[in-house]
Amino acid sequence: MIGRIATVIAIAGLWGAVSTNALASIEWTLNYEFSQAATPLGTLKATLTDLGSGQVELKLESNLQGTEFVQNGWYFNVANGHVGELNFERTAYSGTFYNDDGTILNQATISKGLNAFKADGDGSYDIMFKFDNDNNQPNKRFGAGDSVTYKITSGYALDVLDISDFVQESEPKGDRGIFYTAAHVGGIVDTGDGTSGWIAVPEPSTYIAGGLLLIPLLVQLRRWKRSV
Ligand SMILES: [Ca+2]
Ligand SMILES: [Ca+2]
Ligand SMILES: [Ca+2]
Repeated sequence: MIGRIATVIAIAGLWGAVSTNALASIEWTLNYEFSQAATPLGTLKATLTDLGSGQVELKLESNLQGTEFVQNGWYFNVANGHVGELNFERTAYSGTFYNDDGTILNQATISKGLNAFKADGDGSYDIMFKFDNDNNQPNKRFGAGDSVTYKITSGYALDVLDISDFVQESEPKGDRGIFYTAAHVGGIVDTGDGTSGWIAVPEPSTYIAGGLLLIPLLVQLRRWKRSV
């Protein structure tokens, strides 16, 4: 019993330390095609960094190749209370791309809604980043060499926003797995322009700066918390 109490205290301490640690980050590489299309030659990378004091940085990075681009959006999840309360401020970018109607340079159109955005054949997500996908304007697309970074804050009063709030599974729909993030890629090089598919992270590869594999533990702890 004492051992169990000690464990709970240790876990509580760990939880507190990690959820307030300003140095934590998570890196997700999307390279797993789950909609039965051709696998893109390139990949996408999302990096979440905890800036502390309820501020989270999200960097969206395209390592796609050739004609490949983010076509119908890049999706994320967040803890329910934060969904409608998030604010996004662009802090950096590279390359050239436009928002979804092709009118604003080097920006994404960002939409929020509880489980409002459905990936093809799979789950529903809470946040959608959408870029221009005009077939006649390839230079406007979010493709090879493009990146954009946002500072995210939340108006939700009952919880401090941190990166663990984004380690949320998509709402199940269909049978092709549950993911933390997914994106629709068009112009897949393998079969030429015009072919598209959905990619996600095969096994969520997460880490805390400093090399500790804590996020899977945090997810497990949340499950335990919920089941208590
Ligand atoms: Ca571009
Ligand atoms: Ca959700
Ligand atoms: Ca939180």
